Amino acid sequence: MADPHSNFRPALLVVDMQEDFCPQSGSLAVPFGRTITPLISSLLALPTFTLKVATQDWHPTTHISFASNHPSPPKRPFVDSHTITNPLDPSQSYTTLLWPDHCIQDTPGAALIPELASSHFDYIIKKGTDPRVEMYSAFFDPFPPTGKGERVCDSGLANLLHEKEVTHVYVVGLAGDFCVKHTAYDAAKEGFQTVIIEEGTKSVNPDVWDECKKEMESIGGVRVVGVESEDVQ
Ligand code: VGL
Ligand code: ZN
Repeated sequence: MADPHSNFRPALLVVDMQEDFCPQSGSLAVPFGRTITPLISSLLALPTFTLKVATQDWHPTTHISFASNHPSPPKRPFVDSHTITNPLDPSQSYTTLLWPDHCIQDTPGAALIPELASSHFDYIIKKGTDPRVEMYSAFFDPFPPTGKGERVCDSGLANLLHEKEVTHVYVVGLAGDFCVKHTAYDAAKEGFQTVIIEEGTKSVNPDVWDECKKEMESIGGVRVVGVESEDVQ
């Protein structure tokens, strides 16, 4: 007999709840980043989710997104941008902000915060491991696949969610205006019904969140809902 619930197999994606993104000590602390922890813990305690996945930003010291790796002329983290060229196709490039050193592999700053430690999750996906590209999305680097379908980076998250026959992806975590947004975009592109639970995220720049929401809903096919909303499916 067909599983009557097979059209609703929701995954919870908890993005980058790591020490370096959390006040007070994180090198790239997102304002109020730690305050979303109780809500995320409540979501993790629900029986609702078919799959619970955490992601970790996981950079080598040589990562292209660190201002410290662009010394001459010196660049300011959070302020200066830089242009990243597609290693597979030099005709493609994009411009994004530079950051302080953060989430360096195997350092305390890269650890998941203890309130949401690894035992809560079925899988932990690491991203941002290739020093040559920025990777805000937990799925892929930002460049489109080549004609042969090759990508610079694929975390394996898309395959995992498809394999588990996930239908809906609920996204929470840090930061709303970077990794949560780009992860939600890619989830929607992969064909999942994608919802960001608004109280479950905080942004590096809270002033841009309303704009991000509009953009995600109009272009990205992503829904942003409050936790009290009855419209979460
Ligand atoms: C992030 C900036 C740099 C994020 C990661 O998790 O939103 N932001 N690396
Ligand atoms: Zn990063």
